[in-house]
Amino acid sequence: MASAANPGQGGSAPPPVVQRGIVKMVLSGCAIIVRGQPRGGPPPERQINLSNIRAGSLARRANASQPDSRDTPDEPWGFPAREFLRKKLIGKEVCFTVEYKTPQGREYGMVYLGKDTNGENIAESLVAEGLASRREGIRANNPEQSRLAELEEQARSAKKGMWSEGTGSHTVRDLKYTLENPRHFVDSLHQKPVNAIIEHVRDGSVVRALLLPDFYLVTVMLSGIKCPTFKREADSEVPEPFAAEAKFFTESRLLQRDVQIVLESCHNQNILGTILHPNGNITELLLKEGFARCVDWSIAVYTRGADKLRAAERFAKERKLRIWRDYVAPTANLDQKDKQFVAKDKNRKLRPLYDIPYMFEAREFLRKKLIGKKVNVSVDYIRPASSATDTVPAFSERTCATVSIGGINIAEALVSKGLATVLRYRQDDDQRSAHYDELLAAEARAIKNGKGLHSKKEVPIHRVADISGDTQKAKQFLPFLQRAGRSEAVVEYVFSGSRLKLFLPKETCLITFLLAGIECPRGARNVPGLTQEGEPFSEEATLFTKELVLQREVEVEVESMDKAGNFIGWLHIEGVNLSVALVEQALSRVHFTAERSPYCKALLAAQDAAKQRKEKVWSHYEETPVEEVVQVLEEKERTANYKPVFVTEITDDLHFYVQDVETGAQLEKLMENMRAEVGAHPPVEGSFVPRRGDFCIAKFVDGEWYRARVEKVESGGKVHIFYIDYGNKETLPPSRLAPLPPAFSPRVLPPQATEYTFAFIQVPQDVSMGGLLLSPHTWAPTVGPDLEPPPRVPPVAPRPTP
Ligand SMILES: *[C@@H]1O[C@H](CO)[C@@H](O)[C@H](O)[C@H]1NC(C)=O
Ligand SMILES: *[C@@H]1O[C@H](CO)[C@@H](O)[C@H](O)[C@H]1NC(C)=O
Ligand SMILES: *[C@@H]1O[C@H](CO)[C@@H](O)[C@H](O)[C@H]1NC(C)=O
Ligand SMILES: CC(=O)N[C@H]1CO[C@H](CO)[C@@H](O)[C@@H]1O
Ligand SMILES: CC(=O)N[C@H]1CO[C@H](CO)[C@@H](O)[C@@H]1O
Repeated sequence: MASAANPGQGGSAPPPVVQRGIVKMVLSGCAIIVRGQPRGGPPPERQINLSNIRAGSLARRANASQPDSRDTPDEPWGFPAREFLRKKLIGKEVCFTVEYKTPQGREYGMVYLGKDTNGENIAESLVAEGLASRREGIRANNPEQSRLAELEEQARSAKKGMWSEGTGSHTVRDLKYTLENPRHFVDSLHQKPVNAIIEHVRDGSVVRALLLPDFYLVTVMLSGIKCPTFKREADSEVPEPFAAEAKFFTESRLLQRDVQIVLESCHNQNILGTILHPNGNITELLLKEGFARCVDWSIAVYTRGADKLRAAERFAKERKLRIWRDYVAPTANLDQKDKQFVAKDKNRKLRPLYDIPYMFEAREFLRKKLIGKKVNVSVDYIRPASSATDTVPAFSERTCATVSIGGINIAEALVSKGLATVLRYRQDDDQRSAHYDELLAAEARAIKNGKGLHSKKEVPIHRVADISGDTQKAKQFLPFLQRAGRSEAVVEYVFSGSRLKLFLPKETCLITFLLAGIECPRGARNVPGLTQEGEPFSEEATLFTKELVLQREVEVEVESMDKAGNFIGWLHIEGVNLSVALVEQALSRVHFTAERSPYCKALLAAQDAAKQRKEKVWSHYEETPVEEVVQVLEEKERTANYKPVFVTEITDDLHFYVQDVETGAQLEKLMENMRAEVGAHPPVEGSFVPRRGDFCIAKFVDGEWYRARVEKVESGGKVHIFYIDYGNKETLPPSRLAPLPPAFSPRVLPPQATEYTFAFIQVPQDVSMGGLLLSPHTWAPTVGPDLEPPPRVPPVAPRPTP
């Protein structure tokens, strides 16, 4: 307040002290609340009742703690008087004098608009408008009193306000304190902004608003945010940090202002909404100033772009404003983002799929949309592994990502169909989807439209007959499937290359299905007490089948069944016969039972081709005459391209390194220049810190520098190097190494030593065996036996030190 001086009290006091303030609130046509300027916190405030006048009082709610109290309505002309003052004064600077203070501490005074008492006298204006009547003053013979009497007489004769004809009942509001059906009320407005006056600010983000023109008095919570509040404890209210500041922030901008409100949703009797004011939007402002945080459950209904709210919150967090003063940004644990993957399925247990409500629908939605499709994956966060608790099983580490296809966020699509719900996080937990708010909005829509999980209809039930492993049932079912010819199926699980679990949607049953006509390598078995290794290529076969059919829609022809109740037959996917395909890939052999089948010819043809290629299961196949292979090799030898080379190094395992004679001159030139340069600028000892893979120069026993590459650095400091132009290796102290001048880098001239190994021979593993073993596996360029003599003097090849 402008002055702490005690205002005059009654009697013959000297001219009263003029004080100043800003009108915070108009209580009625004859009382206002004035506040000072804020200094590091909400300012002090004072209620002033206007001297010498009386205006109609406003409606009051019954006091719930007084059993016989009732709602009292407005007095006629009370509300117009309040509105007159509100429009004139709210947020404005006024000056006032306090003329009298009651024993209870209520102050009566004169209020003038502006900085001094020359401004508009508010009491006089009210009386002149017929919105207040004069009342016998505390002080008699006051010039002010006579002035008011004069104004009242004028208003009365002009029939203004309360002096007009009639009872003034039309100025009494039909106030509604409760909504019969808040949800219906909100929906009926279709998000159209409603005119309103903010009547009370409970905390920064909760207000009471008078909706116009129908006078509904409602509590509005700002959608998407929450400010610190005043917690009720015993009979006092304890403010959370910054609660008072946040409240003042909203109050000073919105209290008793004309606004528009978009009513977005409701929560019990409370309405969620967004307040529109020409000076800006309080929701965003509160966030940006660090007076509020985003709230997941209500941000979904914010119609004006949740991303703006998140951005505003981020702004405050980054600057550690107010409620974020101790905020520490979470450290990112992601080094790879935004990669493209091909969607693959995850094997799931079967029963929950059909038993958990909507799980099957959700899976089918994902399967149909995604399987085999290219998607965009953007990693949002990595959820660390957690150990099991009483209620939650242990989870391994999970990478959580947003998956989109053709611009559609799959999670959002699922949520909007009511096939998934959105996870709720602790407020300070930022490990969430980058599109979290869109997910929340999608969920709000799904709830509103009663989709999927949110529908009032009965949960769809999938009564699935699980015939797998049930011989009795399978027997009953077999004739039915045989007659059906081709049945549609979804591959639910792949046990091995030829053993699958299928869901038949028409028959709503689950069966185990074995591919007919083939013998697929048996997989490893891991039954307790019996560990049996898999046959070669069993895993490849399983992978092949998975890639091709898992979670795809296929057609099956059931021919028969085995003793264990597994059905045997043919499986087709997009014109491919899986049995034939496995044989074609050399991942299965034809079983003799295929002879009788319509696919026998195709199977045998595929098998013959695979045998010829000696692939996979046929890699040790011997029947083919040896001459054929030799012929192939000879052909290759005839096209071999002989080149003159120098052999510079032969290793213990009979590999050898050669230099190309053609580029020999270039290498000599390079070495000459390099040594000249190093001679002119001798390297400082210790200037080179060797790291594995680095190129460098190394001083050989002959005292000359050669190009080399670091292969290993021992903890003791010894460095293993490889002479890149000669092929030999050495272990040296770092003092014998120096940086490779860039002018001589491998980019200028590639390493000249090329490693070769002899075709068709293999050094015996065990030295005592002696001799050479034939091996068809090694095949490398060979060195011709009878070359022209080398056209130049061989370079001095450094030899390894002993
Ligand atoms: C002062 O004004 C308030 C608000 O109109 C009213 O409730 C109260 O009775 C007035 N005080 C006195 C002492 O007249
Ligand atoms: C309601 O009545 C109680 C007890 O009579 C009183 O303490 C309280 O201040 C009243 N509340 C209001 C809002 O007038
Ligand atoms: C992945 O994202 C890129 C770039 O936004 C887009 O061009 C492409 O179509 C997306 N691919 C899919 C499968 O959605
Ligand atoms: C919902 C709404 O009206 N948003 C507005 C909030 O205020 C900022 C500026 O203050 C506007 O840019 C937004 O459009
Ligand atoms: C490899 C392959 O798919 N072979 C045959 C499988 O069976 C169908 C008939 O359904 C033939 O058209 C395919 O050629």
